[in-house]
Amino acid sequence: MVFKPSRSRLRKLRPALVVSAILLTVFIYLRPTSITTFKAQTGTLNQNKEEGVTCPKSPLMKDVFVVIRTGATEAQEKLPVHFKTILTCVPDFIIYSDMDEIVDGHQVHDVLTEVNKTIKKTAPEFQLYNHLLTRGRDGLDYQTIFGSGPSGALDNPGWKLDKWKFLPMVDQAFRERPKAKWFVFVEPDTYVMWANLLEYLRQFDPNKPWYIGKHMYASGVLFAHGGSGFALSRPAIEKVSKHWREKKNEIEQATLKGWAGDMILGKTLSDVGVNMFWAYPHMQGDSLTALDWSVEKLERQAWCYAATTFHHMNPEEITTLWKFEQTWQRRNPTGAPLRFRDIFNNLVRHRLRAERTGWDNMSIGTEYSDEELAKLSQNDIDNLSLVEQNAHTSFEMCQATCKQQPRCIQFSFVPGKCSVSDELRLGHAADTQCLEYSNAAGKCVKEAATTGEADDIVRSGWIMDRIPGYVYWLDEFCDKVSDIWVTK
Ligand SMILES: *[C@@H]1O[C@H](CO)[C@@H](O)[C@H](O)[C@H]1NC(C)=O
Ligand SMILES: *[C@@H]1O[C@H](CO)[C@@H](O)[C@H](O)[C@H]1NC(C)=O
Ligand SMILES: CC(=O)N[C@H]1CO[C@H](CO)[C@@H](O)[C@@H]1O
Repeated sequence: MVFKPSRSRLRKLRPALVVSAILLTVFIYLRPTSITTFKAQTGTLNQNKEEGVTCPKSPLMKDVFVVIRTGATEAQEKLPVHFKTILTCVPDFIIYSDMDEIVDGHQVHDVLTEVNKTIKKTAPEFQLYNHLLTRGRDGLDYQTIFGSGPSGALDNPGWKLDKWKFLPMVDQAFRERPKAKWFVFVEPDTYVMWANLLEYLRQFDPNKPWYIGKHMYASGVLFAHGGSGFALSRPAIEKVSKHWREKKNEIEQATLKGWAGDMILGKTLSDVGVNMFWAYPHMQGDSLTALDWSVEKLERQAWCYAATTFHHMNPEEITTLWKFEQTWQRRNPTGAPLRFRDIFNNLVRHRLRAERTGWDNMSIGTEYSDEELAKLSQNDIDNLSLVEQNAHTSFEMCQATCKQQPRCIQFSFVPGKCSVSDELRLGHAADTQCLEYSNAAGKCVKEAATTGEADDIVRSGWIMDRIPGYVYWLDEFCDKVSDIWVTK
């Protein structure tokens, strides 16, 4: 069987960044082996005192300084899960934000104190900052906190202010730990596979300038995407920090005009001769639930490589992946790095069903509905099979439509609408369809109206007898992959 994305006759839906709650709670309990289980010394408070956590034993462990960049409008919602999961194994980290505060016993630092005072008074994005300085979060309205629109990001004042944090963050992190070998920068919706990330960094010489991340282009600048996480070696951070101190005014003027801080940082690094290293697919722009498991970029089939970060991860997904990683590490004390295929086979695959009620599978291929059919000419409609013409009328018809298409692997159905897809995604639990997802809020902010009838609930399904072929097809790519790490 060949699984390659096909052209669809009906509208191609834009991949929505829809991720809401995922209710994945069943974990196989595995008896912990004799692997070292130790308590991490994270920040000022260790909430997991009584629980044993299995942490990686890497020689680099203490040489990596992890920096989380957040903002006052999201810190309380998004940080706590990290203190209970990933950060219990990270010995050295700091949190930078746009306001000083303590979240769950951990100090969060305002990183914008040194920005030019005139700019702070005049640039509109600092209105939020000045509000936070004088009144904290009091009196901030919903719009200010979450922004609007499906992505919730671009007109979110918190996001606009964010671009100012990057260079001060890099500079302050360096001054904070001038002896660290590596500096890793992430956001609260970044999931760091800590054991893998340490192993990945071990592949590089820390005495050379490195800027390692997930590539992104904007306005002709290549830079490492902030949400996917990126790493700087000490020689790299030293250069950029020195440059920032010398050219602060110039870079601030450029920041006024620029739109994203990760881009401005990328430009500054390139100005000091540090080019980005393309770490795809180790560093991921997608979440566990939205990732297309057959994604291939730069001729690298993600499936065959080890994962180090995921992005757009909400607290539920973070907890799920953390528990899974813990189980995996206890089961594999030698520390075999988790590849994407391992995550699929051991975490995702057994969650796939022929029918899953209350599950939005994020099928983003072809959509069948009266609305879509109305856009077609009679000729096009006649050319659809009878099953396709009725795909939106029942779960069974939707399923049959998917089965009729040789490469279709999943579908989802709400009365009146059927979506089918050649790409396999896990998706997430959903009572109703999410109409508006806010990245800033990290959750669905507008759900489809429901009468409470079972009928309104999203039902998804996978074509189960095609999954083995799908896995086989992907495994074959790995025959050509000699190393699970991209280092060249
Ligand atoms: C601060 O920014 C203002 C306005 O952009 C600029 O005129 C001034 O030179 C800057 N001051 C410093 C010390 O860089
Ligand atoms: C009708 O369908 C056939 C096969 O499914 C395809 O080859 C043909 O191009 C289609 N015609 C139109 C007008 O879409
Ligand atoms: C039937 C249904 O709800 N399908 C959904 C599957 O997921 C995509 C992306 O989230 C939605 O756009 C579809 O509507």
